Amino acid sequence: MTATESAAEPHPVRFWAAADLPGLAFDPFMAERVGERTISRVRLPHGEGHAWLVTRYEDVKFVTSDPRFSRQRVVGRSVTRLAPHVIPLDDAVGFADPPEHTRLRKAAARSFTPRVLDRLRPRAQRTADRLLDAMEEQGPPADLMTHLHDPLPLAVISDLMGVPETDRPRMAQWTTVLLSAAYGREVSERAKTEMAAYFTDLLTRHGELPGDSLAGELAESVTAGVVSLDEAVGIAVLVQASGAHAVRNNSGNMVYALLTHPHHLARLRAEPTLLPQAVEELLRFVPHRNAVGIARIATEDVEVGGVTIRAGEAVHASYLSANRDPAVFDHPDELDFDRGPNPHLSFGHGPHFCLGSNLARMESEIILSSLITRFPRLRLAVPEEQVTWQRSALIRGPETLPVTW
Ligand code: FLV
Ligand code: FLV
Repeated sequence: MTATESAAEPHPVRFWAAADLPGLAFDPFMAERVGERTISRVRLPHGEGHAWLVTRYEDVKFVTSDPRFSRQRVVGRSVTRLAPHVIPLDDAVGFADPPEHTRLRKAAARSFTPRVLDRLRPRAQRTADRLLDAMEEQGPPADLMTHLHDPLPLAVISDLMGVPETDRPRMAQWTTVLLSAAYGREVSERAKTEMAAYFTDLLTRHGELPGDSLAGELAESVTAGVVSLDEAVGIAVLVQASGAHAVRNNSGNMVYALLTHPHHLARLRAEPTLLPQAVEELLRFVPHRNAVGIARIATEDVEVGGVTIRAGEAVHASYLSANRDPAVFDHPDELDFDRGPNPHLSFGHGPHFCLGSNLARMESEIILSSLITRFPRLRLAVPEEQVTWQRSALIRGPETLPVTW
């Protein structure tokens, strides 16, 4: 028993330090909770008090889709969390519950249609080609993060948003600081405030915005009185920052996973039609983040996995744990391109399900297929233990990914 456990307390509060983990190692704290097959209580490094932690696949789906668990009620409360600061703006779609959530989501979804995706795909492929031309020209060894995983997702989401080229370096800087626990509360909050000021300005100058951009769509929704300016800015900051950062890191992790699973990589080269399935399995397998993200608050007493969560209590759900639930995934710790069906929860579940899932899939496919096609001998330029990972990250990803070919 640890210091926080006692026989009289069936739900001890465990401190989850969520320290940096090596490579793509699955968090041992999370693995223990997966094995327990029930809900438990945790305290994270920031915020106050403790929260329930839900890890089973069915329980995660339940908590993230049942309206008795509210995101709105997290606002203004200092719920225990990994980050020193709160990432979304108070009026952002991530903190909304239905029916307000539905209204905000619709405004944001206007730029995540199949038509927009079809428009972005050839541009993304051209950007990838151009970036890899430059990498090839420079010659091996090269850092794939600098050459591909950093610039491509930034370009794609900025195209979608309508952020001009000249402003993109600033976006990259704000995003890095906003989506990290390494800079401290004040610095990360300042990045959020500056990003919000940028988009407030952009959305109120919409005469100059491309009509087919998300910024243009949001400005229209504000003018039409469908969403407030603050709500539109909340959407813009979340889409711009998360869109670039999540894909940067997740796709970097995917490539690292392939380079350290040479048989899987060889098979993908031999069977290119396997790519969509391989991307799904990599999405399931890659531990996208450290610990957990945004909590929910129970609005009434609700039973989850045989335990009653009381009204007002905070709940964290772990999609990573759900993705390793042996009740749903056979040999869950193995990377298996033949897995099918593969109902992973890597894009979340319920009303807050990732708006950019198909965009992220498209970008990952472009990254993997371009690398496989152009670099038949691609491999790490250093021993795998020497690849360095971002410290105090929320979303896990390589710092640099030195490759040769
Ligand atoms: O990792 C987190 C995060 C990522 C993100 O892209 C958007 C967010 O709002 C969050 C968040 O709120 C908490 C995280 O830990
Ligand atoms: O893990 C979370 C997350 C990841 C991400 O890439 C984008 C996000 O918006 C989030 C989030 O809002 C909450 C998470 O837990």
